[in-house]
Parts: sequence; C-alpha cells; structure tokens
Amino acid sequence: MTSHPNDLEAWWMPFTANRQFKAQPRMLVAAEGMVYQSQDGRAVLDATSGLWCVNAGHGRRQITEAVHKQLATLDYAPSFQMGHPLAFETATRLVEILPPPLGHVFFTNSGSESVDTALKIALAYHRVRGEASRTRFIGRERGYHGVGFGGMSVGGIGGNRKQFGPLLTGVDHLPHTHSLEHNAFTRGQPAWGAHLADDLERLVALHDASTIAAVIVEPMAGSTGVLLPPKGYLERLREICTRHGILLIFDEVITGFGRLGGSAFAAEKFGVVPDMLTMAKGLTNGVIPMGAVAVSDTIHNEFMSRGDAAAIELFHGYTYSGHPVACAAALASLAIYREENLFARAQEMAPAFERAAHALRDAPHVIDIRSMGLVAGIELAPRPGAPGKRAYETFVSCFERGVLIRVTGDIIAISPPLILSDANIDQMFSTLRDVLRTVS
Ligand code: PXG
Repeated sequence: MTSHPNDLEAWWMPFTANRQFKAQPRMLVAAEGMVYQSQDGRAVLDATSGLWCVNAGHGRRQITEAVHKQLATLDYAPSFQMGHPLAFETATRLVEILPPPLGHVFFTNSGSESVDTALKIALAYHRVRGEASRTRFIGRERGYHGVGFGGMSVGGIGGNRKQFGPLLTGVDHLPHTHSLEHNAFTRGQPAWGAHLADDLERLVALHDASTIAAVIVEPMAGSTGVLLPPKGYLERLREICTRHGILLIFDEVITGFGRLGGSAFAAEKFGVVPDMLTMAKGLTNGVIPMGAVAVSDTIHNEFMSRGDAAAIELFHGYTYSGHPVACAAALASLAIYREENLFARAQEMAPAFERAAHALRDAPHVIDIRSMGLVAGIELAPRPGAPGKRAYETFVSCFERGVLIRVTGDIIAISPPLILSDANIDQMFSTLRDVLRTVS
C-alpha cells in the first residue's frame, strides 16, 4: 500500500466523527495571537483557546524560546529517584499562585492523569492514616474528569461511559446543578441550587462516611456546557466534606489559569479551598502536554511524617512527570501570566465579553446564556428529533466564516485566550449571531 502526505485514513482521531470529518476536513496549519490559519489560507479567530488551553494566545516567543533552549540543554531527565531544577522551580511557582494550604505539587502529563493521580492519592492518604475503608468516590452528573478509568468513573457523562463496561466500583454521583427553569440567562453564579449540595448528606447516610474517600467536582463544569456553581453550593460541599472527613477535589483543568477572571484558580475566585486541585491545559499554555495535582500540606504531611524515610511514600508516577521541556513551557507560561497580569486582564475584559454574550438573548434558537470571566455557554433549543445537529451546523458555519467555537450537544462554549481585544469580542459574537440566523 502506498501512502501520501494527505492521506487521512491512518489517524484515528479523538472525540471526532472520523468519517464525517474525513469527508470534509477542517485543517489548521498555523497560529499567532488570537488567530489560526486554516489550510485553505483563511484566518480563523480562536474563540476557544484551542481546547481551553492557550490562555496567553498562540505563538508566544517567550514560551517557544524557553522550549528551544531547554531542548538543547537537558532534553529529558528521569524523575524517579533523580531530579532536575526546573521541576522543583515549577512546583514552587505554582504554589505561589495556589491558595494555601495547597502547598505541594505532583506532576502528570494531562488532565486525565491528574484526575487519576488525585483519586489514587486520596485512597493512599486514607490508608496511611489507618482508614483504609475509605475507598468510595463521589462525582457529579455532567462532570467531565477526562478519560482514564478513574476519571470516567467519577465523570457524569453517559456517552463517555457506556462503551466501557462497569468502570470503577464504589462510585456514586451528586446531581448536576443545571436548571433552565430556575436559572436561565444568569450572569455569574446562579441564585438557585445551593441545596443540591445537600445530596451529599444523603450519600453519606447511604454509604456511611467511613467508606467515602473523596468528592470530586469541577468548580464550574466546562465540557458539559459551562455550568456555574449556584451561590453557596461549593461552600456547602466544602462544609459537608470537612464534617465527615471526606477529601474535596476541585478539577480545575478548565477553570485554572485565569479563565474565570481575576484569580489563577476558581478555588480563590469562589473562596472555597479544596484538599486537592487538578490542573493541565493552561499550565503550559497548551504548548507541551503537562498536568499537575496540588495537594494540601495536611495530605502531604501524612505521607512525609510516617514510616521509614528511605521508603517510597507514594507508589505512583509517570516517565514524563516533571518533564524538563514541559517545565520550561510551564515556567515561561506562568511568567507571561504574571508579567502581563493576564488573570486581572480577563477580569477587565469580562464585562464587555458578558454584555456581548448576553446580547444574543434574542437570537434564534437561544434558550440560555451563562457566563463568568472569559467563558460563556450559549444553549440552543435542540432541533426536534435531531439533538446536537443545530449546534454542530453552527460550529461548521462559524468555522467557514472565520471563527472557531466549540459545541457540546446543543450548547456552544466560548472561551477565548485572555489576551483578546474588544474587536475580537465583536467578531466572535457578531459572527455567531449571523450564523444563528441562517441555521434552521
Ligand atoms: N478534567 C477536566 C475538567 C477537563 O475539562 C480533563 C479533565 C481531561 O484532560 P485531558 O488533558 O486528559 O484531555 C478535561 C479536559 C471541551 C473539551 O471542548 C474539554 C476537555 C478536553 C477536550 C475538549 O469541552 N477537557
């Protein structure tokens, strides 16, 4: 069999309708700032930060130069029983922007690995403390925690679970917090729904606290359509977890690095600090794969204060944990966020972004708009008998008109790089408005 460079057959693409895509591909070949270039030479405004990761915009010289330099200096170094300075420095820089007492960091290569790592640390933590019966995890409906078996199991997306058998045992789910009836067209945190956190008390009564290791939620559910936490909800989850000795994990793979405006993490934004916090994506501005799990000093101390100092405390890690090139990308990204004050900038741009998003309220098909910082979810009424089709056609048509958006079901998610301008805001929402007029 011969192959040629344009053969699309061999790559089995992730989370993609492969046959549909390959019949009519959408290809990106370059990127700079806010803009992708398509293979057919068009400029495409990036209203999604790639996949929620390019928070400082594309083609940042500071990052690419740091990566080049690192490649030429120390391309790889093992991190099992060996170390290199950049990994320690990256962890220290992260701790500086994390809310206390999240004082220690474990490195991974993706959001999925971060989630599975956090779940494993939760199990091991309870075990070293002599509470080995705490093995159960509580996730939430409509939660997305990546695609590892742990993340899939605590995740709450039927479509992502049903192909893969029984998953982890001993997992239960809180109800999701989305309600069009009570909260449609809310700006910021919705007023209704804090009581949904009380469902955790029901699960504690059902399973007994002594069997529950951790609760994991996204502070704002990103993948399933920008679901903001009701006012008081996260506080209540925190309080119930603390009362029952259950660890609270925030999955901040999407919300981290300024997405919600004004602070690095949602934990700080909402004033609720979890026991562990997972991140990835914006950690390296999407340039090199990398993830991390921040853990509280209490958790870390439990491992470090017991047993033989010559014994490995946690039997977990990846060949590429703390990869030097990824660390170089992370350090350069964190420097840009700091030097350009990008988290504050996201907050400054948020009102204009929010106004533009909510101005779509009278556009055809729109049944809800929700927003915070530089993220907006725009929910469309599904086309009768064809769920998802209307949003998919909107996505394709926006791409053809030079704006990259992301859709999930019939919900459009807009999550642009934090460097965006007023003109970018105009372009993304006016294109979307025009397209919604044309979609049936
Ligand atoms: N947790 C959360 C909260 C995520 O959003 C992951 C874990 C998994 O990360 P990795 O790096 O393993 O993919 C994610 C990833 C979308 C979209 O359009 C969202 C993600 C990935 C791709 C697309 O909503 N989130």
